[in-house]
Amino acid sequence: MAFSLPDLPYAHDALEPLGMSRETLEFHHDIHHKAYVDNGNKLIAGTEWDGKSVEEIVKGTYQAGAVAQSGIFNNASQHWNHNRFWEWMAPGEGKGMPGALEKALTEAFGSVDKFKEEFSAAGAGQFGSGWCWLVKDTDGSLKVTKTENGVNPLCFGQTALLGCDVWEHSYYIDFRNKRPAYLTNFLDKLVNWEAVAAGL
Ligand code: MN3
Repeated sequence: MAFSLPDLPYAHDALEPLGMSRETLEFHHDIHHKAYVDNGNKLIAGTEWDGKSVEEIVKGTYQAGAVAQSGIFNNASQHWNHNRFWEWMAPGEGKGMPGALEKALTEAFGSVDKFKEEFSAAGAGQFGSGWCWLVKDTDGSLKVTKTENGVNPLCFGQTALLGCDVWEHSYYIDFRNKRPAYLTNFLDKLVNWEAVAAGL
């Protein structure tokens, strides 16, 4: 099936009180994400990947250890990453963290604050474009990771519980060059912890 751009699960201005502006979402969703969808569909048409799911394409085209990934991989993985990213945020102040997730993070990282520190450090420390993640690894343990460009946990057989886009297009309008401030704001205000807990 061809890729299609999903609607945002909220209005473009719904996250504005939480630090992510309408302008950011107009560029990030309507232009950047749409480009991954359109370019992915062009590259995939007529290839063996035509008709495959985005997950199958990401896993099947990832080249472990390669400095540069293929165009099909880059667009498919970024389509998957952004589909998930929109769902990991929600409007509204004071979105509570379900007890099961709080317990799991405390067991894995020492405390929720320690998890947030590790996640932010991974995002701030990713050199250039990429993502930072909370994943459930193949042995069931929770880990924080970071990846370059469009590479994501699917490539390593991990389950992505939460991911944050640290490409400049995700934060430069609202936070300019202050990636750490964007990450802190993401964790403290934007994350939909119920959606994260659903992946446990
Ligand atoms: Mn992006």
